Amino acid sequence: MSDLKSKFLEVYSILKSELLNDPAFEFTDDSRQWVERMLDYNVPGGKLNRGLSVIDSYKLLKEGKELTDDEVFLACALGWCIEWLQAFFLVLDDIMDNSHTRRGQLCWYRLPKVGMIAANDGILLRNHIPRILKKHFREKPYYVDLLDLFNEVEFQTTSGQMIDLITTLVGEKDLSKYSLPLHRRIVQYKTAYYSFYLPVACALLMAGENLNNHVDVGNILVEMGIYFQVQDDYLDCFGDPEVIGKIGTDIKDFKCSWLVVKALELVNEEQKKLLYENYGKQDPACVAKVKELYETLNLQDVFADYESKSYEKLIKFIEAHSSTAVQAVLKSFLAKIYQRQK
Ligand code: GPP
Ligand code: MG
Ligand code: MG
Ligand code: MG
Repeated sequence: MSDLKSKFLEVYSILKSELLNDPAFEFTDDSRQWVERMLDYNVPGGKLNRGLSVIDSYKLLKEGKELTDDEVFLACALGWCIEWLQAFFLVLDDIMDNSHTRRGQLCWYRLPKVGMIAANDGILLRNHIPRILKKHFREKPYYVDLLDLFNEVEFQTTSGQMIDLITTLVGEKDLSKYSLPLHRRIVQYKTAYYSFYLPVACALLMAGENLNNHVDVGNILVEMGIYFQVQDDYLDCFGDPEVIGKIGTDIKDFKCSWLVVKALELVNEEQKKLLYENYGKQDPACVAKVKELYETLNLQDVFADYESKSYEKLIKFIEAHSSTAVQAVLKSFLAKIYQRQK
């Protein structure tokens, strides 16, 4: 394991122990054990890309200057706030999407002893973030901006999740409303802000920057986030569940996925009828028919083409940016996700 990652995991243990000894709540042994198990199950088990990106970005913004122990700790703590936010979203998203597995294990709400307690656990995870921020950033000049940033991004994500969900309402299942602009709107809000803009914005605030002066960086990161969610949609159907750690649900959930939008652009009349009849049905035979159609339409190749074109477009955007430090931040981000398998 890299030094940075082991340092990052060390900070997780510290933050967890602070939360488990939070004087604002009188813990009993049972409640402390519950929260500890819930955190260990849901917070640290992912790729940690979002969290680690805060420190990576902060280092690059400091242009090679050695970071103090305090700076490393704070950047790690902010990274963990994003991982906590992600855990909060995922615990609830898995309930909403009726998913089975996540990060190679059963979804939290699927555990017999958990069930709908998971809804409250999600809210608790969300409430841990301002507690971590208050403990470690209260005296910083950028504290208010940090709180505002997390609030704004949570609002954007929840709004994106709302449109992701209301397009699938029973009784209103209508494939004719699915289009690339609708897909873009959904994924921009539900994924791009929290996954891409937030880590870099945290690093910029720590470096003393005013976010209003970095709208252009935000725009590039949002484009990257849209590309990332297209990959997620692709992997939902064509990824290996053993590798991505989750079993896809988009076809049976009638999601406005990039794949179905592309399929709608490419189908003939007969294929369109098949898609309309089988998309959004629980029956595995219907799901299999949709997957077969995706293969007939060569969506794997269509995606590979989208992926290389997006990469080139993003590199062009990045190289047009005036600061080489910012270019380095954005390029390191892109390198982490290009052609990802998980
Ligand atoms: C990804 O959608 C988006 C989120 C996880 C944001 C959820 C937001 C909430 C306010 C709960 P997805 O369903 O495609 O993700 P996955 O494929 O990982 O389930
Ligand atoms: Mg979802
Ligand atoms: Mg989901
Ligand atoms: Mg998905």
